[in-house]
Amino acid sequence: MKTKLFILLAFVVSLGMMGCESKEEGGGGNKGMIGSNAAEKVYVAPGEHDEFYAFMSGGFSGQLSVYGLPSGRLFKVIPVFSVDGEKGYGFNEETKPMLETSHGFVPWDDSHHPELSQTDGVPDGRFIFINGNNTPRIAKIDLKSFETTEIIEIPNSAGNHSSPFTTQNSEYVVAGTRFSIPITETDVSIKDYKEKFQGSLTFVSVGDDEHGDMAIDFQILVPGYDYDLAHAGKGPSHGWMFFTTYNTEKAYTMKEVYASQNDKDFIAAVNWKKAQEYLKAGKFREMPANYLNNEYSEKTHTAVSKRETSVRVLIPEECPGLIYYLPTPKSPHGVDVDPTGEYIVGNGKLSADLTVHSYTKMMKAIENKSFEKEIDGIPVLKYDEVVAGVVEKPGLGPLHTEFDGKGYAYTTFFISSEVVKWKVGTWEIVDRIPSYYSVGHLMIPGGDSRKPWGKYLVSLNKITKDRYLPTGPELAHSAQLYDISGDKMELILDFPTIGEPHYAQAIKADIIKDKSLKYYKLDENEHAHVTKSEAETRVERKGNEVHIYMTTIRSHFAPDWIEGIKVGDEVYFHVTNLEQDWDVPHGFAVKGAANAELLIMPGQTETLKWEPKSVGVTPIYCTDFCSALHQEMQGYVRVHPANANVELSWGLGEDDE
Ligand code: RUQ
Ligand code: CUA
Repeated sequence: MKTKLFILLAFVVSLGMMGCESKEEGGGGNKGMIGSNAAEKVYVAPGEHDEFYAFMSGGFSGQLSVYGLPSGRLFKVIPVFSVDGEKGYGFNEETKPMLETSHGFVPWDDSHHPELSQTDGVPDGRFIFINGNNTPRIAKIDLKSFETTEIIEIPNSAGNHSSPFTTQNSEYVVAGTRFSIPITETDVSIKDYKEKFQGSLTFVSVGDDEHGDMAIDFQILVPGYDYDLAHAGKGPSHGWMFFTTYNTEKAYTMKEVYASQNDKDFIAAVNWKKAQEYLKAGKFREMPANYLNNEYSEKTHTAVSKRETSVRVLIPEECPGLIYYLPTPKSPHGVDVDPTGEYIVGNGKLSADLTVHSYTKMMKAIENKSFEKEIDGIPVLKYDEVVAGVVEKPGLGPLHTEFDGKGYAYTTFFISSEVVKWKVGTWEIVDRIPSYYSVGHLMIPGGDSRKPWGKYLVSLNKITKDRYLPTGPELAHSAQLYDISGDKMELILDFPTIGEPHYAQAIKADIIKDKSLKYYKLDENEHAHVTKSEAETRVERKGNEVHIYMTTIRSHFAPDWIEGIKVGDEVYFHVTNLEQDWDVPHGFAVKGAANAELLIMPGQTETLKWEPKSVGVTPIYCTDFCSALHQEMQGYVRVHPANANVELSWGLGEDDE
């Protein structure tokens, strides 16, 4: 049995490599069947705007990047889980709390799946969420400011991969453990995996106002499998959330072999409306937990960390009807629900076919109690009773599926490096096109919603090889844009991405662009250390702390010279940008400061901490080319010996000239 599996895996792997190599032979000359009018289709003339915003996960950069489609132009990298020196994120005092966790300050993560908030199953442009895999977290980015405004940690989880997929009205974003771990009893032997390890499925509620506050509503404790991806039901299946599982073998070692033995793993179907009934009826257990919820306020321009100490947990055995397992071949990766909400596609990584379940059949099977068995209180539905159809031999290594809203589905095949288009309902394959190379996710704008804008498809590829000019051993990851408005898919553009792009989302630009914030209102700035005019600028000493209340306006700092700081002082520059105009940030940097610059938006206050180590004069300057006199936007701070007997003094040119 073991050897057979080894041979199968070796075969699959070598097939994959064959696919890759044969395509490389063309070298840079292989353009990959590019259409003759491709340039026209992606051309967005200078000064014109793209039709879609696309949000690409930053993968192991921990960030989220914003592109335009169809041009493939990069607009912004939004710092989320990783510090970003360019914007001072995680370096200035205001955003440091965003990266606090129960493990302390964690300045990095691996972010995979952006997910737009939805209203009635359609992306509404309020927020975009993204998961942190490594130290389980979900972040919320506000699409008015394009800034991360909240991060919530997920307790009882490891490898937060099946996340943060949203329900139809963003009632919830979810988080499933990829790595099961010991939860109720923590200090156990790894060898006791089968008996002692558990999984958890977390439902994080999202406020329906402009803040969209996240809070953990409940968790479900589930068998110790790997929970891989998720997608919500919609329309008739609204109220359900589907999660894929693998490693139903419960292997803890050599997973590449031992976690691939079962013919079928499961898609877990969770009835979250039922969960709400159980919560109301008090059928939950309060479990101690330790996790942080960090929120950034656009009024105080400051993030605050709140520690939470318990979660409400539901146990399937105690809550009949809460969760069912749908048998699905073979280590399914993505689970994708079609726009009608009827079909649930299980992308079985190691399966020869693609399995599609029917929501109607699932409901009937539940009603008829067509159960194969029960696992820890979770009924396993009979495969034949839930399966709607099978796409036969579509390709090798299916990972993810999206929909165009015109009755077609598009599935990526990692090993055979292609996108395959098939008809929902008849399961026939109608088109296929190579991707360069080894595609993971794909994205159609709105392609996981009830109303896809089925015009473009982006494949997000793992390997670039010969597609771009070489840049040493590490090559840019890559996205490819396909026109899917006709019968045949057509490749029209390659463009590089940041980190490893996993999932992505896109939305019609009109829904967001007019709401985009231009600046923060100075008179609404409630930062604890705001300075609202040059007249209020000052420097104050509190023991060895020196607080500098500074302002910026084109083209000077006030004050721009300061004396009386001593070695051993903790210096805080609280810099308020007085500008009230779009696109006029000022930067602020101090020679030798052990953090990064500040990049202060109009109307905002940010704080840079500096601990001077030596006596002398230190320059400060603006880093962002803000006016013709930007190079003049500079100043000096004098540092005296630790034991010097000097008073603070400062100014802005009034005594001179
Ligand atoms: S996963 S391919 Cu997070 Cu499919 Cu990336
Ligand atoms: Cu302010 Cu340059």
